[in-house]
Amino acid sequence: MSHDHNAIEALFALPFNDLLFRAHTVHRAHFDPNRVQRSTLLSIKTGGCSEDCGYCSQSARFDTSIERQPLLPLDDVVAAAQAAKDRGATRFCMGAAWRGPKDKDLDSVIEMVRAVKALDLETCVTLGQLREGQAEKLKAAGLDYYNHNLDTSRAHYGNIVHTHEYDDRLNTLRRVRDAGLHVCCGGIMGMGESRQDRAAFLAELAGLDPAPESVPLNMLVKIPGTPLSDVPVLEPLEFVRTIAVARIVMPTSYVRLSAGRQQMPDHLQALCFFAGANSIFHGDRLLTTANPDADHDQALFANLGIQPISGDAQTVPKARASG
Ligand code: SAM
Ligand code: DTB
Ligand code: SF4
Repeated sequence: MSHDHNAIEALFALPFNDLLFRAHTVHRAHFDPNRVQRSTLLSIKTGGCSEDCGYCSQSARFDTSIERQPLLPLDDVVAAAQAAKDRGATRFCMGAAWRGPKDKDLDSVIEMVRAVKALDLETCVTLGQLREGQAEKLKAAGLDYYNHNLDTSRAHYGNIVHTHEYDDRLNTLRRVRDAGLHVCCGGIMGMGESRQDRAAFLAELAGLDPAPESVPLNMLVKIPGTPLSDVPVLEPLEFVRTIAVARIVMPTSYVRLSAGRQQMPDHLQALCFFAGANSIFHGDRLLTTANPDADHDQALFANLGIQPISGDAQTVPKARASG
């Protein structure tokens, strides 16, 4: 598939039914369309972040209602991971509000990765920018995925974040890939970007070589006190289009319907699954905001005839399992 952003813009411009039909056809060629993977998130260090990402509740620069929380004790993390596993999650993702981890912090996170891995869960962390050698240490501890989002187009990034650059994000993604970790990389829709920005953003993701195994697409959750708290809401069908285009340009990646589900009616989520989303966050919290509770999602899956992907399933599709 071409990563040229003009070709990607042409996909966005297709009639909605043509775009969805194409995306769903690609989806079926690579995945069971009735299976969805579930990951659970835990914020292991909350708030007080030095960065100024305009959407984020955890920046120290904005007056949000978040309570700061230092790095959680290992036992609390293990208990949360066990609870996530008992509810049916296959991956446990630990997020920290850092620009990047200090070596001492990384040692603590490594203990967490080992302990979560020992519960027979896939492991993911999102810790900010990594320095030389840090990704290798995480890999050696048994980490499966590192999440680091590009979040939007290069052109729009400077309107949202001023404390680091797009190329800093790309450098960390290169380190993660070179260490042999699976890459989880996506972004946020509804930050005042244009359709052209959404196309350019997807071109960046699809142009990573190889494309990320996991692509979280978040709908902005508006946080009072942040610069983006009153940006106009993105039209929901444009979010569905973005999922469909992501599916077409990254046919073997898991596309995750991420933040924003709490604000989405079930029929909109159903359309996102049809468009090619095949992964969600499971459990009633994201990092600092609410997510639908497990009972709600169970009822939604039952209604749609969707089965969760079980813990034993190979979650990287066969087409790229050697990568
Ligand atoms: N500090 C690390 C970093 O920036 O990479 C890790 C944590 S950060 C909270 C992880 C991702 O969460 C961001 O890149 C962004 O995509 C997403 N996110 C944060 N706040 C959000 C919001 N209000 N709405 C939607 N997504 C959000
Ligand atoms: C991602 O793309 N979305 C998740 C995960 N990666 C780390 C985080 C969503 C956070 C939503 C806002 C909050 O709960 O603070
Ligand atoms: Fe900090 Fe990450 Fe939030 Fe940016 S997105 S302010 S780096 S926690």
